[in-house]
Amino acid sequence: MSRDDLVTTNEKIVGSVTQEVVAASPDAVIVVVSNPLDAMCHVAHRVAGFPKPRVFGMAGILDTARFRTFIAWETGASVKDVTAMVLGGHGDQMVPVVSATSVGGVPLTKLVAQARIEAMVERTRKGGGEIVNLLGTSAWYAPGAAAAQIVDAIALDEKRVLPCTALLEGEYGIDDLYMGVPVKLGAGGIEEIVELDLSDQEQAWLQESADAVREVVGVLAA
Ligand code: 2OP
Repeated sequence: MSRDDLVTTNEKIVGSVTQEVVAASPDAVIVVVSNPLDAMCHVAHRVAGFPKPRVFGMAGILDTARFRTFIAWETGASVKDVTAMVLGGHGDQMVPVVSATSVGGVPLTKLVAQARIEAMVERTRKGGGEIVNLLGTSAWYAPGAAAAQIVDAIALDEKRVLPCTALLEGEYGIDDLYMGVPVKLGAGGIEEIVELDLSDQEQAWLQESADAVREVVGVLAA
């Protein structure tokens, strides 16, 4: 399917599912796991009419898991000791934040050559497509595991800081757009949007990612 066909088809599906969720569970926290992810968050938020802390999307945990895995393979470290954060839209312009990435507390830039880091960033950005090519279908295990982390954080009021697709209203210099950013998750959903200090390059990439998300959002019928 073309991206625009996917937007139009999934807008209808996400809209009707959201209506049913709201009718059955008016106090729910809605976690969107449908592509194109950022645009579908806009659909769910508009249709639900819920406040923004109770409508957001799962993408950043999945993208970050891929980035952490590549770093663990590259450095021979346990993935458990790789700290990383992938921000931005869930597309090819997503932003693995190298400045916030470390292995056992040591900055990634001290451990791995720039060219290898760039290759891992690129592979992370294209990770969804790589899996589709291998499986012939979308990933399912990692998205499920990522969504389960979000559900735990809400159900157990864990106050975890995880990358999720949240409605930005000025944070990171971006307004009225769903994008992946670190958020604190507790019983009410998103309790805080965490603002990292990004490098100039990362901030520029985030803007490029925002432009790409806005283009897809512009295809929505409503
Ligand atoms: C993924 O990144 C397809 O968005 C899905 O695996």
